[in-house]
Amino acid sequence: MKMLNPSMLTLAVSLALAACGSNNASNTTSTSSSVVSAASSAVSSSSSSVSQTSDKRIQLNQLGFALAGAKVALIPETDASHFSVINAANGNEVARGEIGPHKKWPYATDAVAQADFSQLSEPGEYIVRVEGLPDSDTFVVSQDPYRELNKAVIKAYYYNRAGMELEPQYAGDWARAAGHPDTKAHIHPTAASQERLAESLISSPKGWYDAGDYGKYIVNSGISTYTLLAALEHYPELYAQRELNIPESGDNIPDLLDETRWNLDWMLTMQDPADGGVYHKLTTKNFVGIVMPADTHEPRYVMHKGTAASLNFAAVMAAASRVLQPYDAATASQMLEAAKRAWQWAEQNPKVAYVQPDDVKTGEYGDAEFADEFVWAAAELYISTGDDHYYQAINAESAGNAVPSWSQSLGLAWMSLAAHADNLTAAADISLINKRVTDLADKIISTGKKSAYGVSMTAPDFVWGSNGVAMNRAMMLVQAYRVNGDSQYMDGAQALLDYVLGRNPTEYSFVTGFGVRPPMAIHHRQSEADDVAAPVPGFLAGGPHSGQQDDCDYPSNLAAESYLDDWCSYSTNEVTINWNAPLVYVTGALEDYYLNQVKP
Ligand SMILES: [Ca+2]
Ligand SMILES: [Ca+2]
Repeated sequence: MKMLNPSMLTLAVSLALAACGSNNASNTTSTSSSVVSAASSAVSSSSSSVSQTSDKRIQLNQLGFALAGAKVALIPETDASHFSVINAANGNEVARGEIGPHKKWPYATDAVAQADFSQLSEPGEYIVRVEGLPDSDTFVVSQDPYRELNKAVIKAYYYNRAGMELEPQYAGDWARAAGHPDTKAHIHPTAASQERLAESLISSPKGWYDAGDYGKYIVNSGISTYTLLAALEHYPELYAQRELNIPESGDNIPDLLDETRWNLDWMLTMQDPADGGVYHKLTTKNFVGIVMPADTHEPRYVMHKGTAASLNFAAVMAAASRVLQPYDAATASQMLEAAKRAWQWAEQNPKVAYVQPDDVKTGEYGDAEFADEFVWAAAELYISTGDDHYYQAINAESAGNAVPSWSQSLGLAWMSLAAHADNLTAAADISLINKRVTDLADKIISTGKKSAYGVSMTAPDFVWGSNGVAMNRAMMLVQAYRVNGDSQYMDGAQALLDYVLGRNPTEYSFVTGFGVRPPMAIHHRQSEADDVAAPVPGFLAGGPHSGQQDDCDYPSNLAAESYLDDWCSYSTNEVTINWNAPLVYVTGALEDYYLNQVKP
């Protein structure tokens, strides 16, 4: 294998110094220590003996890096002055760089220095080595290191399908019987109308289970579905050929669209045919126990209609009508009409917040601020219809931008408008649209540059589902790259992906089944109730934050370290469809980017 000239390497040096200190270090990796030692022994067999004076770990993306991409590891405090990159196959040093001053991130215990070996340009398996520290995990450098990850993160939706048996030929070890047909869902008294009396039954089948529970919630499945549709819309060639080994594989429709359709079909049933309003959710009254889908038969209810659900539905159906058009024009047309009716209901009912009924304890997904949903729905309807009155409804001059979440959809509106800039009517202010996208991305980049970890996450981002926040921030960076082609945005997205895949102080790669130390005990009923040791693969765990709402025994109170790989920890170790969705988008975007890069 070709040796890389060490003089070619550059080293990124961390600059700012630490703010506050903490001595709250703990071992967070004990639950998967057998995996660790297996990997370590494989490494040491091909490495020269190095005297070890610290057990602090070199942190990096445990899946590795793209040939054409940025490659950064974090080095804990050490007396050593240099790091080396070692070819794991033959022990040869292929790169070498100086270790700069260490600096502290306020959300983690230990100071780190960034080691940049982006110029490593030979495919292979490597180790980062620093005298006095344990060798890093072995990592891959290849043309497309996230392809299998992207497929698995999409496949996770298949594993969460309601109303379908998962057959062994598709589901492997995680095959299971069907549950929750939802062909006889009860109208909750809050959803009753003249046409649909309380306790009457409607059919509302299919859809994805939202998370570790078996509920189906419009606003959260809406942002998830939209994000997958955006991946399809923005990277059609990548997904045209991507087979996922699902029942619809081989049907000449992209499997990602087939998967997304499973939830779109359910969402359509949640619209009241009498007036176009959309019900908020379909769940049992209480969370069920740790049981498989087929083993729970408690009655499920449709709760009352609301403005957020109706606008979210309008936006998703308008976007879906575009993506579905070439494959199923009749359904695409039906979806656009459904979107218009939901929009009209919201215009007539602009302030109906979801209020959790007294007898219902499942997730609330409550949101009383609808300005962002109006902007998003108007934007999608404008793109799909070309009708200027929807553009006027956006109020583009006064609408700001924000990183998306299930309750905040401004970022989705600008993302869609920018993606369709070439096909909008004269009413659209393209420079304003592009400015909204790049202004938000520039703020995200600036935060990352100031960070010891080189990762754009600050205190407000460490909330329930912080890993989903990281991926939505990365998705916003990708939009700026799509607008102006500046590669710094893709480097920033890569850093955030590195963060969830191991460049973090918990030392976990947060996606089940991927990396050296993935979560093994996610808060996911199927994974907990089945008799398979490994969890369902391809799910992004919620991630660290210091809320600790579940009173589990956390290893640290620092925001980036407060994570527990245990069923107990629903606040850091649950999985949801809306955290996986931006991970799908970002891994596909990075793959497309790297495949189209020519290394200088
Ligand atoms: Ca297919
Ligand atoms: Ca909102």
